[in-house]
Amino acid sequence: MMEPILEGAVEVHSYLGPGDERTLADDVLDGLTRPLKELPPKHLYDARGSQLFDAICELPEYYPTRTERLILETHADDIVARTGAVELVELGSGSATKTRVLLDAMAAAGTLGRYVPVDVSATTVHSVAELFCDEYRGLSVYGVVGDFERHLAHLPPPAGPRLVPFLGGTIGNFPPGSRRRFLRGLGKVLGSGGHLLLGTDLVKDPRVIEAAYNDSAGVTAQFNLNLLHVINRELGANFDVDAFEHVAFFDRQREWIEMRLLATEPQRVRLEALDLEVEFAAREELRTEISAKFTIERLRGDLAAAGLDLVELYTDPDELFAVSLARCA
Ligand code: AVJ
Repeated sequence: MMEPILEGAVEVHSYLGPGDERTLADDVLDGLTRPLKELPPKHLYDARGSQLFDAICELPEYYPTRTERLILETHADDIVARTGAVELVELGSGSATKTRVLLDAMAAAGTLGRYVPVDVSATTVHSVAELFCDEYRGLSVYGVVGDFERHLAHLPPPAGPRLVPFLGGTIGNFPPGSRRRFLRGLGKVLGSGGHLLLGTDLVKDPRVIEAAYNDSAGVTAQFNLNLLHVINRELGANFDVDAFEHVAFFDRQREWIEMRLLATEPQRVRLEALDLEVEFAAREELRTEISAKFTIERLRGDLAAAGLDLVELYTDPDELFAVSLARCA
């Protein structure tokens, strides 16, 4: 394994190796050569995609981000008191504002000991590590550069009761089977006495959900279409981005949002890096994301199937979003 980089109380370990860069090519080859074309949502987040996502979070129609933040602000002290958390493990460390709410509550309770950011971007890990090290006196930071879907085994043993937030509703991106598998993996890193803090969007009036993914400013459409720019740039492809339209709808049976890109006319796309040509028929769609919405029963069921007990569920007055606390059964 790579040498730890020591910066005072900050320690960063990297677990990414050669071959970790190949996922876009693999996913595109896999996803575009199937009868129902599909790509995993993680490739939406290049630099521009991340900016567009930040803009989505500020949109009037997009309620999840501000609702979750409100829930956390309201209940952070209770969460810290109930869990006795001394250590915060952050999976995908993009969300510094939400993290701060929890770290502040831990600091106020006098229990803040260690912060463990996990992210695929070494730059992100180093910058949040330094930021929080400066901001919180006496905090020690153990950074992990790696993919939280593959490198959780490399987390250090808990330094005390551990809190593992997985916020934003990102768990909704996993289809049901892998969702439970992922949750089971999270259960293993909690250790005895640790808690998972899970953010999930809730099932509600489909019009409210659909509006959040079809905003009037068209930012979500830009975010979705940006995926084709990513593929054009990274894989030398020639998608005619203007010949695709953003589609998002709530699947009432499966209780999830689907985002798709619809080809408005037939086209043949060449992907230089894969030496591949892909045909799109007129009106053919490419699925780019599912985002599951939960009922309390489904949440409890998924947690139970992963060996976790729901201990507390915090929500907002309109029951738009939930933040739940779970521990190993
Ligand atoms: C980051 C996965 C929680 O599903 O609401 C926002 C991503 N996609 N608008 C979500 C997203 C379209 C977001 N998650």
